[in-house]
Amino acid sequence: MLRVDIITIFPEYFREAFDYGIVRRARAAGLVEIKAHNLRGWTRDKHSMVDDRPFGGGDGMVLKPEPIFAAVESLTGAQGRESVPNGTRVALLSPQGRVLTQSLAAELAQCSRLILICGRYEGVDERVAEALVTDEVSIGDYVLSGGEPAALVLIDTIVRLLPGALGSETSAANDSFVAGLLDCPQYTRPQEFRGMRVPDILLTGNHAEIAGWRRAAARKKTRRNRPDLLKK
Ligand code: 9D3
Repeated sequence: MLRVDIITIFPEYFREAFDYGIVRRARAAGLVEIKAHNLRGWTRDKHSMVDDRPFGGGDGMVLKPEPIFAAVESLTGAQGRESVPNGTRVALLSPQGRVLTQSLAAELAQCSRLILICGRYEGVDERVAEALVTDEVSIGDYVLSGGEPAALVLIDTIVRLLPGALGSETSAANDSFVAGLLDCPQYTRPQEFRGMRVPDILLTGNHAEIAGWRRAAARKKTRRNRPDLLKK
C-alpha cells in the first residue's frame, strides 16, 4: 500500500481529482491512499501566513520554510531529510526540479510513503530543497501557476505503475515510451468516416502483416512528432 500526502495551500483543488479511472480503482482496491493537507494548518501566527517577501528584493512572495518543515515533520515524525524513514520520499514540485520521466515514476512507485509539496507564488524558500526534500521534481519546460497540477500528473504516473492497478489485459511494460517509440495509430468502426477509410491491412486478419504495419506506422509517427526519441 502506497500512502500519498499532498501539502498545498489549495487542498480543495484535489477534491475530485482521484475519483476517476485507474486512480479511483486503485484507491478502491486499497493499493493507494491519497490525502491533501492544507499548509495553513501548520502555521502558528494568527493570520496563518504561509508566504513572505523575498530577501534581496524582487516581485512576488515566497513560501516560508516553517509551516512546510512542520507539515513534513508531523507527517513523517522525522527531523529533516537525514531522518526520513526508509521507504519515504519527500518531493518538492518545482520548476527547478529534475524533469519527470517514466523511470523516475517507476522509482517513486517503489516507495511506501510519498509526501508531495506544492509550490506557489514566485517560489519556495530554498532551505526546503536543501534540507527537507529528497527529490525536487519538474514535469517539463513550461510555466505552471503552481505545483498542484504537477502533483496530479506525478500521482497519475505513479499509481498506474502499482502492481494490480492496471487490468490484466494491459501492462505498464507495454506502454509507449517504455518501448522508445510512440504508440501506433488505432482505428475503430465505422470503416469509412467522412470519406476517410481505415487502412485495409487492419481489416485482413493477417496478424503478421498487421504487426509489421503497426511498427512502421509507429516509427513514422515518432519521426514526425518526437524525432528526439529515435536519436537516443
Ligand atoms: C521559472 C519561473 N520562475 C521565474 C521567476 C517563476 C515561477 C513560475 C512558476 C515560479 C513558480 C512557478 C510555479 N510552478 C511550479 O510550481 C511548478 C512547475 C512548473 O511551473 N513547470 C513545470 N513543472 C513544475 S512543478 C512545479
